[in-house]
Amino acid sequence: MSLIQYPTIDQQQNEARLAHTNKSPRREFLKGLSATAVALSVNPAQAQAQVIKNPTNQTESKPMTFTLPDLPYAHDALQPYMSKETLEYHHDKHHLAYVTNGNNLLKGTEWEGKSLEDIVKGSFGKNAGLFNNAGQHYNHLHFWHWMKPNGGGAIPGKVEKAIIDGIGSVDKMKEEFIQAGVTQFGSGWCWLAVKDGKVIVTKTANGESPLVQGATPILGCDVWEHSYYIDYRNRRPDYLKAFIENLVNWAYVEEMYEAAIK
Ligand code: MN3
Repeated sequence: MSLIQYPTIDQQQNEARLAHTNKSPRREFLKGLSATAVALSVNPAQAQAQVIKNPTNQTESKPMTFTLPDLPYAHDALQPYMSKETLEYHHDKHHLAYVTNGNNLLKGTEWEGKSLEDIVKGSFGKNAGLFNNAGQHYNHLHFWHWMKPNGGGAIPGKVEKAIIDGIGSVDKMKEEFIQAGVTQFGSGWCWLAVKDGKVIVTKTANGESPLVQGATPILGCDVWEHSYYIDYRNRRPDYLKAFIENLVNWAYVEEMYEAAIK
């Protein structure tokens, strides 16, 4: 699995511009859209179907900056640790709302055309509405990849060593990660991040992430109630334990760790 690529508005507008200058704008637009869709792990057939459903404005509409990717697994693939119903609400409704609101709030701001990470870092403390939605879009894009069916288990050697160097032991990391999630008052996230070359445990409120703490996230768990209440009710510690022991996709954590220390 490769890291998520975020096309900038410039890249997307270039694709749209190419489509406009071609003799067959419809076909080229669809081709451009498919390329964007693939880059964002969206099913291209589904992306085309969306355009065909709305044929009147296909050459007028600009591709949006934020798009909702498909889950990298079926909605029921994480059961019994995370239910189909939770993923239907969390991915299909909550994440979609961040995408829709983020696109609306981005329009006309100085961050149009910037990468998602630059939008998140740049809007922090300056444009709360945009930051909240862009931040949550960033967090959720990775969250779906930080989990997998039959997750948990052995941690890749290089990441395990970095965890031991930074935190002391794998058991201590798990304990601190769960504790960070349990003690995050209200909505937020708990994290493993790389700061100054070291792996640390941290937590953030609402849509914030280690990106706005001068660090790079390599693993995050959503502790908003929408993430666990259907399956665990008020038992947030049980949700966090299931996440770290049975859901984490350590191969994706390894990829993010490799990118973070470059
Ligand atoms: Mn969420």
